[in-house]
Amino acid sequence: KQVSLAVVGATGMVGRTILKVLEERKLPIEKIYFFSSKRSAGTKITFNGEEYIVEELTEESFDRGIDIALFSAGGSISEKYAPIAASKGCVVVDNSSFWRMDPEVPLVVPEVNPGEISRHKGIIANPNCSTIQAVVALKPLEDKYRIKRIVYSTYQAVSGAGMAGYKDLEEGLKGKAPEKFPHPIAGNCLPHIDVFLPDGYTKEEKKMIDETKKILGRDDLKVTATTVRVPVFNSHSESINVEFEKPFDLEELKEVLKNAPGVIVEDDVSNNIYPLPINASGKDEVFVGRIRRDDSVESGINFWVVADNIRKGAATNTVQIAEELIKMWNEQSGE
Ligand code: A2P
Ligand code: 11C
Repeated sequence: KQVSLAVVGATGMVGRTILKVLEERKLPIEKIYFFSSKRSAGTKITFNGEEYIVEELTEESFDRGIDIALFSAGGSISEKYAPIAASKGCVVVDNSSFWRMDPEVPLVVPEVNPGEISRHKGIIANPNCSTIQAVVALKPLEDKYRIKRIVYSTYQAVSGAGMAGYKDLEEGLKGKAPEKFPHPIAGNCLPHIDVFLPDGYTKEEKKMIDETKKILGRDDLKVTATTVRVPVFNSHSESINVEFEKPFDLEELKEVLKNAPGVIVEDDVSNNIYPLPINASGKDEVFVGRIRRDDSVESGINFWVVADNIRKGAATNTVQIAEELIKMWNEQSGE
């Protein structure tokens, strides 16, 4: 099937990368439309060698038989416009956090829970970038050793905060005061991503905790997190401590990770080889290293997980969901 596709937030950090990924992965696109706010409407975008004009998003934008809309324009836009698009028969793949925890909305990472896609009612949610890379690495371990508890500590790049976050580091390195972040990010670490909640956690930490349980289908899982913004332009790093129900052999566990879909193991400390954000940037895989036993518990490991937060953490995962959706439609129609 050739699809008619829309990108909402096409001028943003994630939106622009979605265009690149759509071109690279050669989706069967018949027609494509690009939307932004009034500010960028009129901007020219080149896609597959052709020039397109970005349109302002309005309530009428989806009145033209669009099959799939990839949304990446923030929570309030998704809150308002995703149901409008869905009511017109369009399937929304939403990058914002707004619909993720709605029980009616599948929250999908194609390597982990692709089967969830089929129960969509017009909206499919793309998880938070820091959750996506974690669950890609955790899923094969969950299947083999069953997870008891997870402790996340993250080192997140400024690109996660969009164009404005990126600019704060770029300009901050030249001595300019920050505009997006509450403190300078150049030469600093901010234990503060998204807003603070009444219990003292940040919303980013809460997202990681709740989304991990939903994606792994484990309400009972014990998960905790500390999320930190670091002066890195792109790609999130995470130190993950996991405790398992079952015992494991470390070499076998490394093999399980090496064979997992979407995972590349980079773990040769004798040669200083471990995942690095500058190497992960521009790639679609999740890089895993520093895999070692945690001797403080019966059965547990510490490891280091790095991925391009704009690609696998957002754009690539969104496009992969669209691919799965098209595959499902083709199977249903016997094509
Ligand atoms: P615009 O370029 O018009 O501001 P980022 O987080 O990287 O800055 O990207 C945000 C994306 O969401 C941009 O494409 C931005 O468009 C888009 N956006 C922001 N507000 C709206 C809105 N009210 N309607 C549609 N798109 C919006
Ligand atoms: C960050 N993880 O790095 C955030 C960005 O819920 O989609 C993504 C926010 C989200 O700042």
